[in-house]
Amino acid sequence: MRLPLARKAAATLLTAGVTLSLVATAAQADPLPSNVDARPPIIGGTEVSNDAYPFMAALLRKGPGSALERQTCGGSLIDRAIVMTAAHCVGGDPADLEVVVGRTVLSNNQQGQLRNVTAISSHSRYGKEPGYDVAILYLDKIVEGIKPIQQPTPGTDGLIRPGTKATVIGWGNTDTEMPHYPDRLRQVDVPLLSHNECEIAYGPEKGVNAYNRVTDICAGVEGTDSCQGDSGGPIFRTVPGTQTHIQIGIVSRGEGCAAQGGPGVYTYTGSKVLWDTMMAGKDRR
Ligand code: 4AZ
Repeated sequence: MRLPLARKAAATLLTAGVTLSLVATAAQADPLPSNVDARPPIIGGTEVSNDAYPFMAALLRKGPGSALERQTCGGSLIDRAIVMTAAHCVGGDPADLEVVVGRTVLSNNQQGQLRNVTAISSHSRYGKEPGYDVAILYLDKIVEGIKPIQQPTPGTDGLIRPGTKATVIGWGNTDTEMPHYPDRLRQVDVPLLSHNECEIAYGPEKGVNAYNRVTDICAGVEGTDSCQGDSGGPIFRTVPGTQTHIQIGIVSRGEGCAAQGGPGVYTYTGSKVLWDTMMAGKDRR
C-alpha cells in the first residue's frame, strides 16, 4: 500500500507467477469447473454504470501507456478544482501525476475531464503517527458540470454508527488470490465497525499502520472490502431516496483484502482533528 506507483508493475510480475501456480493446483484440487469464478469481484462488489458517481477521480501516473495501466489510486472531487486522496498515494511532485474526474471506464478516453495537478498538500502528521492518510490535490483548471461530493460537518459522527452500511468504489484489485485490475469502476457496500473493534484488528503492534480512533474508521466483513488500487478513493453514505452522497472516508489500508479479522481502514473525513492539524507546523520548520 505504500508503493502505489509500483503496484501495476509488481502486479504484472505476480500475475505471471501466481496464475501458473493456481492453474496447476486448480487442476488437481479445485472442485469447481475451471470456467466458474469462485472469487466474485473492489472485493465482492458489482460494476458501476456510466456516470453513477461523477465525483470519482482516478490518479494516473504521467507517462506512456493507457489510463488503465497508469491508474495508481482513486480520489474524489471535493471542490471545483480540488481532489482529495490518500497521502500514501502521492509523492512530492505534482508533475508526476494527472487526474481524471468523471470517468467510469478507465480505458475510455472520451469519458471525464483530465487535469494536471499544480500542487499537492499531504497531511503534516502522515507517516509520523498512525492515521492522517489524506492529501489534497489542486487542479490546473476547474472541473465543469460535476457536483463535488459533500463532506460531513467536522467533529460530528452521525454518519459512522457501527453496523450501518457505506459504499466504497474503485478500480482496485477484485481478487484476493491474484492481482486483477478492472477497467470499469466497481462498488461494494461494507458495514462500519466500532472503534474498539478496529483497534483490536490493528493494535499498537502495527506501529505507524495501527488504528487511530481520532482520524480513522474501519469497515468490511469477510468477503467484501476495498483492496490495492482502491486507495485514495471515497467511502460514502447515500441519503435515502436521493442522489446525494456524503463522503465519510478515504480508502487507506488494511491487512490483506476481505480477510476475516482484517477490515479495511479509512481516513475519517468528519474528523475535526484531521482538518485542524492538516497544515500544523508546515511553515514553522
Ligand atoms: C492498499 O494496499 C490497500 N483491504 C487498500 C485497501 C485495503 C488494503 C490495502 C483494505 O492500497
